[in-house]
Amino acid sequence: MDYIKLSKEVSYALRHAPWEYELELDSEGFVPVTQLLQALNENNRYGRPITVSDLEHITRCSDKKRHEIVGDKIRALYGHSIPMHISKEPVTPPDVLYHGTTHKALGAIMNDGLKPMGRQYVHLSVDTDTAVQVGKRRDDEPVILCIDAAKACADGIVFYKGNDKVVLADYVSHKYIDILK
Ligand code: HQG
Repeated sequence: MDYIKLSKEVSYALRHAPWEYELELDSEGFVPVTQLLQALNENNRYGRPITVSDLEHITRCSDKKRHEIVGDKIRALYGHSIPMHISKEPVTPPDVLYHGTTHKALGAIMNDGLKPMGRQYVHLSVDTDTAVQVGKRRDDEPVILCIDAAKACADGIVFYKGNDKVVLADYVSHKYIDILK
């Protein structure tokens, strides 16, 4: 079983294009596991039927915790770009958060702040290693930004739970952002 391919397809379906799979997400992004399996198993794309165990495998064993199964439902924990707003649970963030980005985006971010761009939320990392990993998707030597989440929180900015490494926000003003490296 190609679990990387499966994980990517599940992310695509649950973050970006549920309608292509005839899925309707609830307000927290969940869909019934059976409906997702039915869609994934059309045309035998994986050589054998995908099972719940396969979905459990990707939620447990992928390099990042991207998906979550709760009871008979599954959702993506972050990354959504669909028009329908996915509500996330507010959390108290660690005092400092990080964001890995490109040299190209730096000027705009230091002027305009961190925006969700193509997604519903800004994605922040709880440690620098994670931020470097995120930034390296687009820049071999990513810029690592440091976010004063304690101050932002004290000012009433709301942060939301993604997974154990990812914290979400609607927007982060440049006044909370410093360049770490
Ligand atoms: C940048 C992956 C110009 C921002 C990752 C980023 C993450 C601005 C890009 C998750 C800007 C958006 C999300 C502004 C932000 N002007 N550029 N004002 N504000 N940007 O992919 O955070 O592997 O939507 O710095 O690991 O890179 O898919 O966000 O470079 O956790 O599970 O605009 O996706 O997870 O890019 O990544 P993205 P991201 P998965």
